[in-house]
Amino acid sequence: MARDARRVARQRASDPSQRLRADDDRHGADHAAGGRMNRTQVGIVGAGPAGLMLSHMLHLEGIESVIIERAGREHVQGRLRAGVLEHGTVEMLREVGLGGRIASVGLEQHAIDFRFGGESHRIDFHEATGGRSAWVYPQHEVVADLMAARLRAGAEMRFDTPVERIEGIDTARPVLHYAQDGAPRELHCDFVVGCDGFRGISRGAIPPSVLKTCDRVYPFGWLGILAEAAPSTNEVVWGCDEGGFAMQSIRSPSVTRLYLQCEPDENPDNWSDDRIWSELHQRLDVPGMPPINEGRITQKGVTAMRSFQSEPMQHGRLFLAGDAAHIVPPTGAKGLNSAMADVKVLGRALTAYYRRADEGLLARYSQTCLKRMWLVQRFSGGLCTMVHRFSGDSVFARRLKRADLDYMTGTPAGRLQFSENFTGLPVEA
Ligand code: RFL
Repeated sequence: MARDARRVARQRASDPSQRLRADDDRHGADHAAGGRMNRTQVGIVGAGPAGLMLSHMLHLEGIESVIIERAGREHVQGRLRAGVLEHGTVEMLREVGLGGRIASVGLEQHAIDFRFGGESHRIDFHEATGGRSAWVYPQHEVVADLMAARLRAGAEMRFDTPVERIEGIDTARPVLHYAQDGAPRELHCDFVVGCDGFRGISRGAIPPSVLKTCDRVYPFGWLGILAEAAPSTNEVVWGCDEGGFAMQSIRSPSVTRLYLQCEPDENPDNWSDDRIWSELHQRLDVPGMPPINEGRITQKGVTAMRSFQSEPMQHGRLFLAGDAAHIVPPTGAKGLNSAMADVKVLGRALTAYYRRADEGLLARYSQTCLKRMWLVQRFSGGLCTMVHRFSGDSVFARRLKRADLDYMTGTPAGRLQFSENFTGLPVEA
């Protein structure tokens, strides 16, 4: 590993303007593969936010990567998921030149309005943290910005192409195996990064004797809807009602994203529009605040909730980032943000390797990410437990949850702890 890096560092030193290439013979290989590279420095599995961001960061450092994605480009760009970005994620997007659209269409958030006991309890995280914000900027917009940047740079991205197998992660030349137009193909890499989400194949390439996983499955899900209705306030609202959790988030001045706690295997067809609006009013409206606005429901779906962590997040020359390594319940809005935090650590580590032949950051990647990630798991899992109603909750358990909510919203220490975690813990350099 060190020998490769020193050679590349020497190449760069002799001609810093030249884009880094791992081997001269790669050009020969390009032709052999019919004009498509079959060798690269960093092979990335998955074109979700983690894979696209890593590829973009590496490109800015002159490091070559190829993304291989199972789904088609339109499908990847059309997926509606996360909506809230941490302060640090927005800074990171700005640092890599992608802050423009967030500034024009993103909605800066300074507070969350928790509603319980018939009252509104606002936590102003901007004030509590001395100026940090969160941003409502949907994941599909982040993906659109990254995709556009990658296409502008002429990035090598292969869509509709599932990676079937990863080999040689214990060697200096791991290989991605995939099929294209029915023909088997190989991509030889210096490093492989699994950004292929929770159901991808990368995690399984780590030997079972090394990989430890643990998880927690929650006994409820979220029924999520998109409605053509103006948000009732310009802040995210969380309803922690005795009947179950609900949330109002913002997509645009005329579109609202709303969630309702439901059974984990709930059939969305069991929820008529009338039932949805009635439960949302019950769980979110409080006296003195404008009631939620109703509108045409354009999308309806159920999401199950789980916490999951794999340890380690690397083995040999394979690194896992984002949902491939961890899942959090959506309550804390940490999934996309944690993927970005991993990629920030990995992008710096790969840059140190190619620029300075420094392997230290790469060797510590898993350790660095896990230290932060377990704090994120603690916050996301703890908050999820606090704000939801569990069917078996005793009266005592319900009273404790209410006391947790009172402490979090009603004391400076509680507000600060929530605010630091919600706007994002620092990512270790
Ligand atoms: P992704 O986005 O799942 O992308 C993985 C990509 O890998 C591809 N893939 C493969 N490609 C090639 N070969 C294979 N064998 C492959 N197997 C899979 C897939 O097609 C896909 O394109 O993972 P990534 O990049 O790690 O990003 C993670 C985020 O998408 C995820 O954490 C968030 O969406 C989670 N999440 C939220 N996160 C937040 O930070 N804030 C939020 O407010 C928030 N809300 C949410 C959420 C997730 C939700 N759902 C649907 C799970 C709300 C919901 C409802």
